[in-house]
Amino acid sequence: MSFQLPNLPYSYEALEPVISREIMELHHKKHHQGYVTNLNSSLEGYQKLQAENKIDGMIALQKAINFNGGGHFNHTLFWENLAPKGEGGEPQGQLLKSIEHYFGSLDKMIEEMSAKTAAVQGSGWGWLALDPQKKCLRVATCQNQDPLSTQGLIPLLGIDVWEHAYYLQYKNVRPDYVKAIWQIINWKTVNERFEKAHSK
Ligand code: MN3
Repeated sequence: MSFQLPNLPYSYEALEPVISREIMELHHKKHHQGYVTNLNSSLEGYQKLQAENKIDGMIALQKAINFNGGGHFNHTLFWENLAPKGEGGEPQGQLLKSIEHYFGSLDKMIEEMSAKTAAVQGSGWGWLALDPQKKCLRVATCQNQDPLSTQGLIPLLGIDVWEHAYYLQYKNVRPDYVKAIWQIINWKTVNERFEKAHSK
């Protein structure tokens, strides 16, 4: 068993001018590939240690598995929830109704998610999430590469606010990147994730 870097559903320059080709290429080929490579080698090491009953070594490897596994998982979701300008559609049906119910309007949801995402301290992610127990929508943030499942939430839409996601283009002005990214959200993917999670 080994994990693979997924192909992007668009070309590296397809998200310009919001995200430059240079950022996309490095982010996918270097950063995401790094998580995949390190996840696979950590899992391989873990299996060897397990075969040798070396529990201390297994425990020591768990941080690397969490970090690189979360990195692979989060980035796979992120590529899919972006689309070239004009191709991502709009929130629809039950998703739109839920956004309006829990946030007041789409604009208010975008405002709240942008503010909380831009305010993540250090590296992390902002998410629009579904709480599977209460079936309600909420905005959540995660540190580093922790996946949302660590908070018991289902991810619908993620924004990567690690500096590698924007620094080459937006420098230190993270709020400008977060504001611009709404032009390239793939709401078709978000609609699908919502339908799937909500009907469970
Ligand atoms: Mn990233």
